[in-house]
Formats: sequence, structure tokens, C-alpha cells
Amino acid sequence: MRLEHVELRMVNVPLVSPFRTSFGTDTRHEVLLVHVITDVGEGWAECVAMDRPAYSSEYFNGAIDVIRSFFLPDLFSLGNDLTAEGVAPALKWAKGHRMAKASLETAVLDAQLRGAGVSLASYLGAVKDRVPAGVSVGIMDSLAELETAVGGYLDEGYLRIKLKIEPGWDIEPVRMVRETFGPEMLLQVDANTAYTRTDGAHLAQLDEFDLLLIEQPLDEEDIVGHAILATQVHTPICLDESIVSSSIAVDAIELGATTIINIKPGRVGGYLEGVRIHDVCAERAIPVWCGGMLETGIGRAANVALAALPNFLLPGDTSASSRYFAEDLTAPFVLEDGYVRVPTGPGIGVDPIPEVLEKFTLSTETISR
Ligand code: OSB
Ligand code: MG
Repeated sequence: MRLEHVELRMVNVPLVSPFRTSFGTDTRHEVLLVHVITDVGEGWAECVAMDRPAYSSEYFNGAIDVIRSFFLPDLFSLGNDLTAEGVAPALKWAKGHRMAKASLETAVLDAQLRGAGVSLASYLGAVKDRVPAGVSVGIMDSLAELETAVGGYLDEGYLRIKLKIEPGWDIEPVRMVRETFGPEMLLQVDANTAYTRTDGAHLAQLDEFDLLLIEQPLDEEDIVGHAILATQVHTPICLDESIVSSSIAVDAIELGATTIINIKPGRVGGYLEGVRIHDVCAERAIPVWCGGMLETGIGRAANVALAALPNFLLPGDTSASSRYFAEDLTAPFVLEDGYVRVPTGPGIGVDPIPEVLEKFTLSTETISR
């Protein structure tokens, strides 16, 4: 196939409520959409880089710059030899920028699969037609507010609750949720790197609450620290930010730093690398689950397809659209008995709704070959 034009479109979609993590508060989802026009058709992807380099070193203006300055010239120069599988090799010379690379690979893959009439789910190796939905619950101002939020999500049918934690908002919120909602609910926590190696004894206080896992307690570069922490706490450790490739995943597993892995395709350079992480984990009996970055329906559709692979053994942050958006860019993903349906149409299987897309668009830039 041949890449003809690429539209870089910034959108700003309001969130239904502020989302607070240990690295800040978001009230809107401002994000880059990548729309490719090829000789076999069009494709879409959502670049998960945030507005600021707080989750990782990437941020959307940086992604736009590296795409415009380096990545698109490389992909245009492939001429008729462009394939989705060839995007990562063509961009491999460039260090990092995995979210930017992932967005190009995904948009090209969407176009390629639409052209072939194949769904992303079946291309990736999905074995389910629906996936269990968890929900990520932000840090709140009070325990009462948290109780209301968690109760609401459970009433909606979410099958697993993830609480964001940080020093000062950890043991007591977890205790309250466990005591209020009972021992059966699937419960886990995510620290987004907010702790240090000296916090082992503190985090061991979470052991009594029978959590599924604690996600990324320490700095993303401190894989050895996670291995040390794993000897101090009984709660399984799950890495998110640290796992940027399948080879790092293997290292972290072999070091004893992680026994469960959160796969976010954007963080690791794309869905193809996401599948490789899925596979190396499956070979080592390490369960995985699909993370999220507050995606609109465009990114959510692709995540849900990935989450349908066999070693996704825990519910993901694959919530319904209504978790974040009153109005999504695509037909909304909805909860059905706690599950979200895997799209079956060609490519990512969803399309942006033109009027909604226009309404939330901040800017567009088209780059041609
Ligand atoms: O660490 O999983 C995370 C959102 C933004 C950045 C990092 C994370 C998150 C979430 C939300 O937890 C997951 C989602 O529902 O999309
Ligand atoms: Mg996380």
C-alpha cells in the first residue's frame, strides 16, 4: 500500500468528572488523532500521549513534532512498499517516542485491515467476543466521595475496581472500599510511581485487603526496586510504566519484579509489540490485562480487540465510554452484564461520528507525500 496524506487532528473531549492520579488532575481529554489516507483506504488511531510528560516522557506536541519532522518523511519514502508490519522497522532507528510510533502503526494497520475486510481483533488473535470491564477510580477529596463513586460503578456492573493511590491516600481508602463493598469484589490499586524503595513496610499494610495487585508503586526505571519490594509485600506487583517493550517485560519477569503485566499498546510502540508482550507473558505463565489512557472510542475499540486475546486473564481498564465521556467520538461502548463487546467490523471496527468529531476538534493539519 501507499501513504498519500496524513491528517493530524487535535480534539478536546470533556470528561464527565475530573480524574485525579498521583501525577495530576485531568478535566478533559485533549488528544491527537491520526487519520491516514492510503491507496487502499483510510485508517484512524488515537495517540495516547497526554498534554504533559507526566505519565511518560511523551506529550502530544512532542508526538506531533516527531511525526511531522521524522516519521512521516520515512513512511512516505516507502512509496508502494508500506505495510503496517513495516512501520516499526522503518522507524526503529529513532529512539523512544513509542506513543507516536504506535499511533502511526495503528492508523496504517486500520487502513490495511479495512482494505482487506479483516477485523483488528481477528488479525491480533482474539478468542473472545466480549471482554470483562474494570474501572479506574481517581483520587478523591474524601472517603465519602470515594464510596459514592465506587458504589455507582458497582451498580453499573463493573467487574473490577482499581483505586488510584498515593502517599496519604492509600491504606484507609482501600480499607473503606473493602469493608463497605465486601470480600468478593475484585479490587486492585495503582500508584503511578508515587512510592520509593523505603515504603515496603508501609505498602505491606495493603496485604490484609486481598488485592489482585498493586500497579507500578515505584519509579518506572526502578525494576530492581520492584523485585526487592516483591519480597516485602504479599500483594502481587504489576508493572505498567516500566514495561516499554517485550524484552523489558522478559527482564522484569526474570528479575522477579512483576508477576502480572498491564499492556498499553501506546506505551510499548503499538499493538504488534503488545501482542509480543502478551506472548512472552503467556509462555511464562504471567497473566496480562489491558490498560487504558482515557481513550475515546477510536482508541478504546483497538484496546478492546487486544483484550480479547487468550492471556488477558484479568479485567482491563476497558470501561464503557460513559466512564469518561457524556458524548464519545464514535458510537459508545456500553456495559452489558459487566462486559464490553469486541468490535467485529473491518479494522478497528468503529468510525468517528463526523458532527461530533467537528464539534470537539481544536485543529487539523494535513501532510501529503
Ligand atoms: O496508570 O493506568 C494508568 C490514565 C492515564 C494515565 C495512566 C493511567 C490511567 C488510568 C486510566 O488508570 C485507565 C483508563 O480507564 O483509561
Ligand atoms: Mg497504571
